[in-house]
Amino acid sequence: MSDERENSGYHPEQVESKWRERWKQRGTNAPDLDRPGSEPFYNLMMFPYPSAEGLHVGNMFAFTGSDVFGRYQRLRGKTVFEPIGYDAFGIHSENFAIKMGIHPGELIPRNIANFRRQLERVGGMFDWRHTVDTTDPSYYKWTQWLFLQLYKAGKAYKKKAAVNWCPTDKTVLANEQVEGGLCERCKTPVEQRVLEQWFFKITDYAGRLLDNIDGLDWSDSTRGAQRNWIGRSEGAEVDFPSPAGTLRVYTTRPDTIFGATFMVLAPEHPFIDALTTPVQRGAVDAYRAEALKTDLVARRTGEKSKTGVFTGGFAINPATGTPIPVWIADYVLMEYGTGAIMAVPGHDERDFAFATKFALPIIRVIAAPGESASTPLTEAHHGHGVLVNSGPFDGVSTAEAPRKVTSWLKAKGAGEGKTLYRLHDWCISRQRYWGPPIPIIYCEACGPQPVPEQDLPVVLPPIEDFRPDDSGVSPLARHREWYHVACPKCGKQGRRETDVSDTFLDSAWYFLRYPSTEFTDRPFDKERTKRWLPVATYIGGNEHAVLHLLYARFITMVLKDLGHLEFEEPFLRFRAHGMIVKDGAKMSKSRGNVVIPDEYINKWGADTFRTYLMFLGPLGDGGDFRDDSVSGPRRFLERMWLLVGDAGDVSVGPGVPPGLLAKWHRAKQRATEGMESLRYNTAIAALMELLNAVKDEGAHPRALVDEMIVMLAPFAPHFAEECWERMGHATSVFDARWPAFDPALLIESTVEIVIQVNGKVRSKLTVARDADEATVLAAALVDGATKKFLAGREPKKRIYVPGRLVNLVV
Ligand code: ANZ
Ligand code: ZN
Repeated sequence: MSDERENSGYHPEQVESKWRERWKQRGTNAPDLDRPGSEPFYNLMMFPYPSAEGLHVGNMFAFTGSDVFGRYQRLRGKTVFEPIGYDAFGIHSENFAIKMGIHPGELIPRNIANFRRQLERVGGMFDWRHTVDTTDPSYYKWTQWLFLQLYKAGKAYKKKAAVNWCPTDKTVLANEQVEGGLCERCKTPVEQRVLEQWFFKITDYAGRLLDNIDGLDWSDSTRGAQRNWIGRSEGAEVDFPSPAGTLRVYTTRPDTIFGATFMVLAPEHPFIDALTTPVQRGAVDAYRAEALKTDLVARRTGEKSKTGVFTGGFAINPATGTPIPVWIADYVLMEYGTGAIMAVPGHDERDFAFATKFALPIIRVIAAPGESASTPLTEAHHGHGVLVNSGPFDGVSTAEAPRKVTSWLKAKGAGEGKTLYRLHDWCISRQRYWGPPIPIIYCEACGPQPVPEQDLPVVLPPIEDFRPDDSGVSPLARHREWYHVACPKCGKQGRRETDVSDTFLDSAWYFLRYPSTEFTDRPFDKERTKRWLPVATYIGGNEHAVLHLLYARFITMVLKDLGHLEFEEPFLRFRAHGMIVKDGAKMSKSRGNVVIPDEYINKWGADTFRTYLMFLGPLGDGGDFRDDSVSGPRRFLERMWLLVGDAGDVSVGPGVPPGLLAKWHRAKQRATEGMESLRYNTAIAALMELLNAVKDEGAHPRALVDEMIVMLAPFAPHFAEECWERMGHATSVFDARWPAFDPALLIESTVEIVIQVNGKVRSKLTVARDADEATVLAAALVDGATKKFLAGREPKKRIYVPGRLVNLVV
């Protein structure tokens, strides 16, 4: 440790424990949520999943980044509500419990206790009266209530669906949980299974979810990710008559219909049996069996080489009237559009590859300038141009053709315009143990019945063997007493739904619960919600750009439509934070480079650690953690500590040195801009420079020191409180106000001029910034040091570089 540190008398452990205690006593971080006249600011950060390892440095970075913003808003006079909680249900926790051989009901509370301890040490402005734990029955009672609201509104339904199945985790995975054909968690190749699943009709909201994005103040990367995920596609549905019935396809290019030389159905398409000829039957059946084994995600990426089989059947192209062969291939997906396509090999790459491989005809129907109907195609051509080989549409430009062809088809009764979305309904059931049971009861006589709301929560029963098995049925089915239950309608024996809901449902509404945690008879209080929501600023990771953030928007929209909320967008402002790497590399246990925050906090104190993390770079960029650079911010705090001691002794003189005044105001300006734009690193740098300027000038005006403490407070809250107290203030530094800067003082009124004699620097002179040449030269000639070097000689040449230097040549 440096001498400087020992000498300064700053002992973070003492300061930090003192202020943690003080904050609790004074209720510093527990604002009155109902106080009239205050300006509420709901500062939200993504709540953690409490792992056994505890908070990692990435969590710390994210929480601190959000906490700094909350503290800043508070210094701006807002009443800031900053809650935190635990997203503790789900497969993550459950898998870990399985690995450890400890029941999650025992393991998770332990992890939560550890998280709480760590979160308190970090120094966040958390309002501990308003925390949520998604595994607590008092919380998931309302998660189940939410399910019932969607169910009663017809937005929750059950259907058999081909789903991604992880044979290792023995669970269904959402598409988003499959990466490159592998389970995101355990990296096992994913299979397809057909199971009965619960879905939420998020697709009903696709258009609204998409349109609203334009009005959101969110990071562009996040908005882009949501737009892509929802994926609006404008096109048409077109009917192709076939012996099995009318084959309907979806196309974004109805204008290419004259070039549709064959059709392709998804291997799951219901017409296949009827279309398949006896000769082709064997090949078709074998292909379908094989396709079922490939996971849906691999099929969707479309990079693999094209495979497929001819059914032997034909359908009529409604534009040309010609019969075209019908094939099946796994690059056509059953869940998108109609599960059938018209293949236009001349203008679609996938179709081109397929036609080339299976020697199917390729016709050009678009010609770019310089091309004609007979220019050969060596690859799919998807540029603009005019239609060719297209009967009545020859010569029509591709700009107008889709619309014209669609109305022509419509007039013939062969199709209509159609908007599609990539988005799928949200599969919310999980055949697992560690989640809120879905509140449905099945009765032989009455069918599925919702659990009456007054019977909520349906408590997750403690069962010894919570492990999933290969049956695809939740372990809850093994708990007989729980499983058998009276039908709420007829009273005869029924059975409970044994699936639990997806963790993403828990986190899709937690921000609604936070302000209302004390109300046990409602999920969120009307008045509280009206006052505190929507969330003012949400900061979190971009890995949740499409899932969590989309689900939360959807749930909010549904609740608005059902009359429970008055707004439909939950997060007015969202900012994605970056990631922390260690010495340039991603942190991972296998590399052994995971930074455990506790060690650093023990060594340096939470305030130094926070300041260091925020100094790494703009919050949106993340940063590179290097052990050797933590000492810089620590030294800064030490020097600040000493400055406070000095300021205590010095009574304020009338004159702040003019040079310092401008630096002071400029620092305030930069710090303010840095806070607003989440470029905290520049705010900290401004304070460091100001400290240097104060030292250079040897002047420590009290007002300046006070303001520096306030500006440092969001980063080093315990430290700032202590300094504030040492400056003689009796209240919390967080009751102070963020200092204003005076734009008129930003420009320094004086400049320093270097004086050279025969090209050598001999003296310095401070003059008014707007002083003219004659004044500066006159001042130079009477300057004591300069006179000495002139030694009575009259300069032959006098050179003046405005604002910079004077050179006197003798
Ligand atoms: C004919 C055509 C010609 C097409 C052309 C494209 C280019 P997006 O934009 O993603 O919506 N398609 C339709 N349903 C499909 C399914 N279930 N599985 C795989 N592909 C499917 O893509 C829509 C286009 O993807 C549709 O337009 C269709 O091919 C194909 F020059 O029809 B197109
Ligand atoms: Zn019944």
